[in-house]
Formats: sequence, structure tokens, C-alpha cells
Amino acid sequence: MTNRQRRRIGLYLALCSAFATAGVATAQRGAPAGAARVVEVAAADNMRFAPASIEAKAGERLRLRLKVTSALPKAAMAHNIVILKNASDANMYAQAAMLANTTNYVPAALQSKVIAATALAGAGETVEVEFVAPATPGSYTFLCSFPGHFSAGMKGLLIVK
Ligand SMILES: [Cu+2]
Repeated sequence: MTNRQRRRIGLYLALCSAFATAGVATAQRGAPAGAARVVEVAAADNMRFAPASIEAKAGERLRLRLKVTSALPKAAMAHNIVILKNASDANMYAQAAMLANTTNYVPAALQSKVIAATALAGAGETVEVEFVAPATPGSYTFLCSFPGHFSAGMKGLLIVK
């Protein structure tokens, strides 16, 4: 290898790492620094979220933690939290979710409608998801997409101020 070739390879590697660093910076832009604020939500066999409303500042980083208690097996009673960008999508989303049993009732085709979603949790399980609250103040609907739960009233509001 000549010195010239070595220099070229060196330059190439330097550029690669510069682009990689720029990529990371872009992905984190707009997200506030520091640890996420933990918000705990409980769900049980009554198919209600407690609390059913969560307040957040615009752009705040949150870690949403869902704790499930149940006397039933997970196949019969499980919960998640799916926060939607538009409240008007809630019925459509819940209906599509019923058919999405292979993806834990979170339809892959509707990912663009979702701000954040936890995994599905059964009796004794805790799941969490970290996300950044929308920059636009308003009320964002969240729901449980386990079949039948939204129509039974399992929903809540993320209120962004
Ligand atoms: Cu549920």
C-alpha cells in the first residue's frame, strides 16, 4: 500500500465517522436533554387506566410505565397504551387492532398514526415506553388496543400544555 492509498483510506474513514456522528445528532435533535419523567399508569380487570389523564409539557421526555394486575390469564386479559396523534383515529385504530393479533394488537400499517405504544402486559407484568410529548399543545387520546377494551371505555388523555 502506498502512502497515498493510506491517506485516502484515512480520509474515507474520517468522513464515515463524521457522517455517523451527524446522523446521531440529527436523530436526537428536538429531544430535551436529561432523564425522562416517569409516569405510572395502572390497569386491572375493570378495563380502566388509573390515572386516565396525564399532563405533560410540550416536548417533554416521558417514560410511561404500565402496571397490570389481573386474575385472568394474559390471553384473556392484557393491556397496552397506544397514544394517537389524532383523536379522530381512535375508533378506526381500535377496529384495525382487533385483527392485528400477530403483532400484539398494534397494527403495523397504522404506525404513522401513533405517538408511542407499549408492549402488551398481562397479570403481574409491567411494560414501559419512552417518548417525547408532542410540541403542539392539545389533548391526545390514548387507548388500550386489546380487543374490546377501547369500546368498553379503556382510554385516556395525554394533555400537553
Ligand atoms: Cu386493555
